[in-house]
Amino acid sequence: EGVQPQDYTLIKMEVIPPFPPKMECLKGKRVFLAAGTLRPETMYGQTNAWVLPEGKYGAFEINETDVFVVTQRAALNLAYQKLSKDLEKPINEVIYALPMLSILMDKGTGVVTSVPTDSPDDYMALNDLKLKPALRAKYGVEEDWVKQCELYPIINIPEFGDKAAEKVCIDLKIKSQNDKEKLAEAKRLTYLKGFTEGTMLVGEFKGRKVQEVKPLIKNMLLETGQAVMYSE
Ligand code: A2H
Repeated sequence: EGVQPQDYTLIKMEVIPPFPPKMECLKGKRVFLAAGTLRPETMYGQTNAWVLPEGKYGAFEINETDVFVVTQRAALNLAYQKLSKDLEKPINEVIYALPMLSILMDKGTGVVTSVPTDSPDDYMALNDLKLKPALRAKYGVEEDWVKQCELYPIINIPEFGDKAAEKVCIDLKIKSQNDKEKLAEAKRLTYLKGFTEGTMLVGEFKGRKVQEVKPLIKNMLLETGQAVMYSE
């Protein structure tokens, strides 16, 4: 654990019934995957969510009607944190939860939102699923679920264009989501520049600097009930 607390924005993604057998007891509740992100301003480009296939997640009641699917560790942390005023409007696009093999179960909620235009990890994990039928078969992922995850440009970075993660992954010749060293370099290259030099291409703050609008977008997600804060 770091010394500085890490403040995550938890993006609420409602699970659409019918629920799998293990979750049948939750019928009638609103169930959300809650993904921890440091980049709430990238939510316009979300294509899917990520979970660890072998990871142990729980479903935790956060109030009378709502249930969060997260790690037990995050649920315990959340229990000690006052959840901000609740939450009427979930994000309503339909997306799939897909397997990502590099998820850490002791960071955030263990659920990650996927923005393949701006996150090298997300881009490579999606690329692996697109290119590798055996990987899809292993985790029961249908090709259609992956095909519908089209890259949707949301931020321009002068040096890297409108799909920074894709460009950097190609430039560095990254082979897969397991290419840890090169991915660390790709993240280093894109993360800071996205924040300091990025401009929004979409949404209500189109044309403005990422740095300026990040807190505004975060507040909007909180006020509309699409997100809650979480720190660890
Ligand atoms: B970020 P830090 Cl567009 N395991 O969100 C692995 N990765 C996790 C995780 C976990 N349990 N929980 C969160 N994360 C990811 C967006 C994003 C992120 C973009 C670009 C960069 C980026 C969309 N994915 O992070 O080690 C989440 O991905 C680059 C650092 O706590 C979260 O923000 O700094 C980020 O890692 C938190 O990483």
